[in-house]
Amino acid sequence: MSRHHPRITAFEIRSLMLIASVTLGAASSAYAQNAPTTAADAQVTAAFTKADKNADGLLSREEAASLPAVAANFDKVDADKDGSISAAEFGKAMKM
Ligand SMILES: [Ca+2]
Ligand SMILES: [Ca+2]
Repeated sequence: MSRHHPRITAFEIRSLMLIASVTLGAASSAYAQNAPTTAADAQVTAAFTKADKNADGLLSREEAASLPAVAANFDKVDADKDGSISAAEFGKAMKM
């Protein structure tokens, strides 16, 4: 068995772990401040915004055509049956 000392001492490892935890902690609190929604929510919002061509906050049947999964289930996604899909209806459908 080799008995030479490892190049990184236990003290150095502790220092690195401390630095890593401080860095990760700072990163996660910055993330929480800048992004209250989850990444999945952001993707849903981005998809909705992209499909909402006239930016009125609602997806018409024509606009939903760019999202085949939504277009195929338009009547199901349009929970209140007003003929358009709101962001809330869209978000709910994406979580099903
Ligand atoms: Ca629209
Ligand atoms: Ca609706």
